[in-house]
Amino acid sequence: MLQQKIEALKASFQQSLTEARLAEGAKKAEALAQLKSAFLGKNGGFTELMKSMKDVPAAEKPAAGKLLNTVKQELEAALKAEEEAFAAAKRAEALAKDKIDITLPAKKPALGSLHPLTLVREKILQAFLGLGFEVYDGPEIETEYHSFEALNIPADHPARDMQDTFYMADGIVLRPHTSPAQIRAMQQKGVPIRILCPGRVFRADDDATHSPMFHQIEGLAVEKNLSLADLKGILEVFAKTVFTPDTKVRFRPSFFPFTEPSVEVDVSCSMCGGKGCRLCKGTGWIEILGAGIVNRHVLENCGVDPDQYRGFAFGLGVERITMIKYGLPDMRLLFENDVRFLEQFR
Ligand code: FA5
Repeated sequence: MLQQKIEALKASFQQSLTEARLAEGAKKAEALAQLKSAFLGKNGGFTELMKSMKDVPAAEKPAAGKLLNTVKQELEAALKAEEEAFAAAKRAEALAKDKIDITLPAKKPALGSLHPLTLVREKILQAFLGLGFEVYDGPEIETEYHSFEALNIPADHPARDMQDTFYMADGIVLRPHTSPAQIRAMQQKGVPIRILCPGRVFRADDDATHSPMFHQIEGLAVEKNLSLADLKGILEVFAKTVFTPDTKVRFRPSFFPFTEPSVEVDVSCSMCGGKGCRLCKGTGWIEILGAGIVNRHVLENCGVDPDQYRGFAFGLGVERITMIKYGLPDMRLLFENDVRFLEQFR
């Protein structure tokens, strides 16, 4: 009687196993779990048969018990084999999906690059360092005296309006140009002197070609007999290094309180070569900096005898030169730091 029940359970198990084998993926996992609980679990068919052992006559108990155990082990082994085959198939499938195609091009690591303002500043410094200039650093928070008075701009002089300055405390400003470095350098180092002062400057300006913070590079050379011709020669070397080797330089008369005479310096347009285009507004020339022969009063303010020494000074805007060099339409591109823009300078 029990024997028949065992055989029937075995047959039913095998049929369910065959069905489970045909299922796929999550359905197969579910079918195998159900099979396990229905036949071998706590309330499964086998447990029921075990319970019914108590009704088997004592003489038959050993044989029946043995059969029950043998079949149970058989079914457990069959189920385990099926579970393992299923797990192996799942692993193989995952590995096949994850396969690395070593023939694909490798991902390039994202490399940084120097900011265009840094590139241009370095290029400018390089041009002048080759001519015997050394770098001198001045403070960004400056006295009104160094920013104006010592540079021959008295408190009520209209030239102060040229630079709309940020006033901090009494007598203290954010420097509106790098020219105060001329004063500090001459007072500290004396003459003869050849210095360049690169750095940040600040003005109450804000539009597509004017920024409240920008960078200038100041140049100063004071020796026994320097003239405008020396200034022109040096600026030509600079312009050819920073723009193209055929760049020309011209002077136009101008005014700065700290230089006399003063000039605005133009370079021939690097985009059209001087023929006239959008960049140079049809003139063939682009203004790049202010310069001149150091005013006698400035030398006197630094304890230098203007009858013995003469020098020239110039001040350029790094953003402006960068815009001209790369044909940029808006200065703000240089401060927004959009990676798509910066990447183009790699
Ligand atoms: C000066 O600042 C003088 N100190 C330059 C100088 C030095 C003349 C030594 C003579 C001797 P200016 O205000 O023109 O000059 O400014 C110089 C350059 O700074 C300009 O040509 C321009 O390129 C740049 N610049 C001026 N204002 C701004 C601004 N708001 N944003 C960006 N660049 C500016």
